[in-house]
Amino acid sequence: MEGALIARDRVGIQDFVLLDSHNSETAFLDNLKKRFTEDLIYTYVGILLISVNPCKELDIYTKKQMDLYMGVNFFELPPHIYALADNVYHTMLSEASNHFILISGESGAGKTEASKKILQYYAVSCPSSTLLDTVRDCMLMFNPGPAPIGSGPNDNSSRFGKYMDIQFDYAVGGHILSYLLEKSRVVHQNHGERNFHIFYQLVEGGEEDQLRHLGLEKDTQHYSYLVQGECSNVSSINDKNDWKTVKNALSVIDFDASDTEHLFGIIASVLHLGNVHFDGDTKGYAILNSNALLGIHVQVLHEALTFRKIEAKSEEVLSPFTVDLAICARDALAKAIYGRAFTWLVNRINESLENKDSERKTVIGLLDIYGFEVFSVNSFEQFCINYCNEKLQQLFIQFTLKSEQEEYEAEGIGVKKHRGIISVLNEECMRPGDATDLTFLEKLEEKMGNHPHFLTHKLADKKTRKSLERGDFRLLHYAGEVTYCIVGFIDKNNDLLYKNIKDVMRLSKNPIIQECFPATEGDSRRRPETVATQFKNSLLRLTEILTAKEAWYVRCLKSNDNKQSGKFDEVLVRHQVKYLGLMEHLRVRRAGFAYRRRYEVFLQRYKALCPATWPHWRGVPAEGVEKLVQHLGYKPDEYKMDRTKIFIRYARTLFATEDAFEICKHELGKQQRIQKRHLIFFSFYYKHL
Ligand code: AOV
Ligand code: MG
Repeated sequence: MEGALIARDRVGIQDFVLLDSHNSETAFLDNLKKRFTEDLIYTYVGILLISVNPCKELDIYTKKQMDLYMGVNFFELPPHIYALADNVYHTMLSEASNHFILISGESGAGKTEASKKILQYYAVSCPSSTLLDTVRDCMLMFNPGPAPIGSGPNDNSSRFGKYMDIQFDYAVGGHILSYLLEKSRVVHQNHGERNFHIFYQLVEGGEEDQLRHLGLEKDTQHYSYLVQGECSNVSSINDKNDWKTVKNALSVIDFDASDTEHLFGIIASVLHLGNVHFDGDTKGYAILNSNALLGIHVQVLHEALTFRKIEAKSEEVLSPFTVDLAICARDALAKAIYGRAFTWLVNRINESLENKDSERKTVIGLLDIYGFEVFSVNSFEQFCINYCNEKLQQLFIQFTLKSEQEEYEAEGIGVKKHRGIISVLNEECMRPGDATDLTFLEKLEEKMGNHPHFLTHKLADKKTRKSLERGDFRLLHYAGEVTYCIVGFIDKNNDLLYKNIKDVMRLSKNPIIQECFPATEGDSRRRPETVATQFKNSLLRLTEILTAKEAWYVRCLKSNDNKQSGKFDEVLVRHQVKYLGLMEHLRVRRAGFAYRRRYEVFLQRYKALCPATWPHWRGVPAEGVEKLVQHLGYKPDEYKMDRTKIFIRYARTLFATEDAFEICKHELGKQQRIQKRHLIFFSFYYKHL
């Protein structure tokens, strides 16, 4: 039997559960590599899908391929992201339950590509779902690139996390939650990095009339927010084409001409803001080269950027900014405008995605976040991103390895909590007086000094000290060590915008800006939540959302650090296999009853294999299943029955049953036509424990 199973695979083993030397990491890697060399980038571990980034286009994403995978069992065809998407979909339909697909892996491993493929599959295979394509296209605007050099640059690195619920009923709808947009990129990019794509798309792709109207030059080099990284052109990106895609996407979500004009007015004004200069005089003079700037009188804006309004008793006192402070105020405003416009756009997309007709909604959630990042300089953003990855890994362990978690942690791969750092940071941010990045670092040393995964220059021994600057702290994350530079932590976490700047924004004639800076905001005396707190809370809410759904996983692996097609860097892949816990996952799969099926579904699929259950079983489903498996000769150790489901221990049992079904189906097919629909809806799918 086993031989026949393996023969199904073209190369290697398509499901690691079937691997003979199942505890060997080397065998695991050999299998991955063998398949990768043949362009077979997908492999299963039970129902978990591993994807290795091929760094080249493969012709496995055609309409023909999609059709092929529709309604087909996991093991009938080579592993594919479409198979996973299809199985989630049909499970959702037959069980009327909610699901989510968690896509994880480090930066550049292929998460966003995977989520696009899944959306594409649903857009093609499900009724009336062109909207999904649109969502994908809208999101294109907010990708920047590339990620900093030295760590596997990704031209399309995701700079915000997104969780999207896709609702399937009579029509397809959806809802997007976005997480922590990397706003700092608007005003600052490291060498080798770009700003957000949309700026280049507008400048490169915008029509002449439009650019003139927005007061923009058709030259990205003209804008100081676009030239810092010295890489406005990236060979893999075609800004002109992407511009068309974005405009088209906006029209599909019901953007009319004036909406579009207002949105691009905002994008343009951020570029103009970046070119606002202040001269050496403490009063500062702003040189504004466009009166299209947000429809705010230049003089008013000028005052807001160069003076701070202090309310003292009954009077208002204007206190002038130094040049440095004025630049900070300008940058803070640019970040706020971009960040708020982004949130506004996500809300707007959600409105048009809302599925109003339907009462009963089952959903498939899709989670695509920014992957674990280690750059040459890591800042507050990397800290948040890596914190988020750590949380998700923790969730994965909790969901899949439960019982093994203790052992897992003992092996040192486990979950480390950085809650301590965020609360120390918040305390510093709240502290009245003169909190600085350096006082934050001192507090960290005081509070975290004994933690085995925390290190600073002062705490390090002589040898390690060389690799640490005085303003650094180093954390040992689940995926490796990261050294963070303390500069900017306090400001970025506070993310403050002076009240008079907010007041001025309210004068804008641009309706989107008006919505983004509501009058009610000014009333609140409460201190706004810090960025880290908001992020932490949104991750907590995400955990709640996910916990209420059934989980499916795509684990993306990076094949090499240089985007080199066909190159399989064994050391790099081994490291990922290790820290992602894939071997542990496999072990649990093999030891446990890895495959489970609801009684009704199991019966429906296999009832033809037993005279007692064919053509119908009219009694209690569990008893029907018991009869069926007795007839098939299942041994007591091969399966377990609980209240609603049968659990099958070995893949071979499952495959044998499926083989019998194939033969039977063939026979039946001769006798009577089995409706295709029927087969599709009750197609056999793996589920995990
Ligand atoms: P990421 O989402 O995991 O990184 P992407 O999905 O953006 O990574 O993938 C990076 C690049 O790898 C893409 O731009 C493609 O060129 C290539 N790639 C990935 N998957 C495939 C595939 N299945 N087929 C062909 N090419 C692929 V980040 O967002 O940086 O964490 O923050
Ligand atoms: Mg991404």
